[in-house]
Amino acid sequence: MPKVIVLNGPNLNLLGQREPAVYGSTTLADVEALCRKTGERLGVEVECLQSNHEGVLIDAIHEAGRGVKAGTVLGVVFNAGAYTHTSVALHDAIKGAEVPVIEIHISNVHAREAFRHHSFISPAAAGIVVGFGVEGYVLAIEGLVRRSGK
Ligand code: CA2
Repeated sequence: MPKVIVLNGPNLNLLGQREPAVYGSTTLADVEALCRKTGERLGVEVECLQSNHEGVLIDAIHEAGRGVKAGTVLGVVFNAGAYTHTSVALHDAIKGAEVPVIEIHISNVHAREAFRHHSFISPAAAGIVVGFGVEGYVLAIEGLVRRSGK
């Protein structure tokens, strides 16, 4: 079964515990269960990883790239958290690994502070889902599967 990697970056382990007005009350465990359920519906295996460390996220993208080359991985659904707005290294990792990435943000970053308006991930992404709450993960997985033609 083809695999989709759902990658969450810094502080997303706090989902549902703080700032419910911005991010809702769904926990990361709930989001990951929703993603796995979506995978079952679409006939793909969903593997989830969250890390607060940039290097761990870079390693996961490289690993996904190897999976894409081997034909076992369709791509990555990636919420890079605040690294979205700071990380040239993650941009380079996505480009270097040649992995299809769907960038996702729970909140509408463009309706928030100016420092959230720029993304280093977007120019390297195959698609972007922004502002649909945690349902955005479902849309991103669907988009990734559809673009793969599987
Ligand atoms: O809207 C999104 O999904 C973000 O990627 C979330 C990041 C933020 O830095 C981006 O600008 C937009 C923050 C993730 C931290 O999530 C928290 C959840 C609950 C409490 C505190 C932080």
